[in-house]
Amino acid sequence: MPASSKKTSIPDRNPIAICGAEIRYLPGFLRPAEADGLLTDLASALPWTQADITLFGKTHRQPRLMCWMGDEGANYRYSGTTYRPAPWHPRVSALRQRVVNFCNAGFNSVLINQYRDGQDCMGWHADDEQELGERPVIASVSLGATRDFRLRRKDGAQAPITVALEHGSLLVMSGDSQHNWQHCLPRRARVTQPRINLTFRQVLAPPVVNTA
Ligand SMILES: O=C(O)CCC(=O)C(=O)O
Ligand SMILES: [Mn+2]
Repeated sequence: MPASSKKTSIPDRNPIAICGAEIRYLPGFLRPAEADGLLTDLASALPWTQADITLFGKTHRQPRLMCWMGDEGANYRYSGTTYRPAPWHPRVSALRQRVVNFCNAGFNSVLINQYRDGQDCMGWHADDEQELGERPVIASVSLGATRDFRLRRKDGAQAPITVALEHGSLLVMSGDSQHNWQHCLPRRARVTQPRINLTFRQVLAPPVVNTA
């Protein structure tokens, strides 16, 4: 098996030993019944949209559904569009509190993605937008189908790794994770069931520009 497709098992509650990142993976962060209920409720209750993305001058539909949710003013800019947050859904708000308590970090917003089946995916990127600050804490809760999450160092100094993100799990990326690493959720033809992922973030207020 090539090193790049090897599965990595991350010790529960311990940082994963990859250089230049702080990543923790907790399977079973939510009890199965809780995770089942959240998946069903969020799939039907949230205002899902399928956003456009412009790549090399061509506009495509993103291969997933999304919902940006958060405190008023926590706007999110992506591919030339500014998304204003939907108000907190009570179940997402309760989940945020649990994630805040666990991470000991504040989150004023969450990007929620729905992958309808294994054809839906997300390409390589880092969550390194300026409005997330220098060393953001990103807390990612997964519901539904287990999907492979790939990580690669931006400078290629370490072989990419794959973590299978399970129903009810929490993955926390902090420190220099976004600075040194990229991640993606590749297409997986064998996956036929939906998955919802919530990445809690703290959007910083835009800097005040003094024009005087
Ligand atoms: O679906 C996932 O696990 C990854 C989502 C992600 O990277 C993002 O929302 O920025
Ligand atoms: Mn991301």
